Amino acid sequence: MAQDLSLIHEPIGDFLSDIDRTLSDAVCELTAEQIKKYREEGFLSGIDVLSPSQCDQLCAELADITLPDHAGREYWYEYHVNESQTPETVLFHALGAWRVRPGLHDILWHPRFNIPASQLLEGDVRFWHDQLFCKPANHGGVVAWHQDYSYWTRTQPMSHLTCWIALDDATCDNGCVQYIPGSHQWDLLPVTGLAGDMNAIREVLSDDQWRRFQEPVPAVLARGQAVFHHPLMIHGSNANRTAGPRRAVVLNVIRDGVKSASDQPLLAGVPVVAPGDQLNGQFFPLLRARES
Ligand SMILES: O=C(O)CCC(=O)C(=O)O
Repeated sequence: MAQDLSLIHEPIGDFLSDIDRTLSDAVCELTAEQIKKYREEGFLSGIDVLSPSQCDQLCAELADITLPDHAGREYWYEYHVNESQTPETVLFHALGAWRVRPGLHDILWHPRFNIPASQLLEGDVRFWHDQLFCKPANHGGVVAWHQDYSYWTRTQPMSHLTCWIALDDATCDNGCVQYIPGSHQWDLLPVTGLAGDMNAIREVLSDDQWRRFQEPVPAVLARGQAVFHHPLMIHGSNANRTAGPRRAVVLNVIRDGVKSASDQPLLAGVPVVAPGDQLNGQFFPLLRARES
């Protein structure tokens, strides 16, 4: 049986280079202007996180874990070969990769991710879960417009952050993530679906809100770059119309102190965290203490 890497709360392999491990805070920190932009617009794009060789390692791990009989397959919280359920619109989507492969585990401790995260969260960074979103070449799979926190109300307060990291250059043609700037100041909306109808959210928006969708802003990224976004930020992505895949790893984190608001498992197969208790322990490691 493969080892469950969630038992190990430090980097385990050589994914992080010696240089990565000793990067000073100053090298990784966001500027005051970048933080202001995130607060005003709800997202911050173009942050350098991974080297080309780190992207190669994650893509190799990804190829391996999409094989049907891969080792560690019992550890996924969710695993959808095609979340859209229509063969013409494939969207691979899985949660729990950090338990399954060393690079996808060690990326959580990358200072170029967790130092900016601590600045944007204004506190210590605790892991919530990861996600893989992959669109094959020439396929119509979309990620419908949504707010992440619509899926996370079982954890409170809302002190969450998403970091989306490109494993391929992310372009308008291959379905990069698009944002509606300022929508992080709108109210929490209900879940209207993640795959399938891109515009399903329309039914829960006012006409004024819907008008804003005429001018979405694409997060065009080079391979290895990241975009951070707020838990209420409305975002989605179009089909991949290119001859290459569009792959991404997404890290979802919380400010230390976020609590369970549910008497059900917060993630499939994870022991219940009693309502009112803080997330911690095996499945929710502390990734960055601000003063460390
Ligand atoms: O990868 C995508 O296209 C969408 C990702 C997403 O919805 C997210 O990171 O919250």
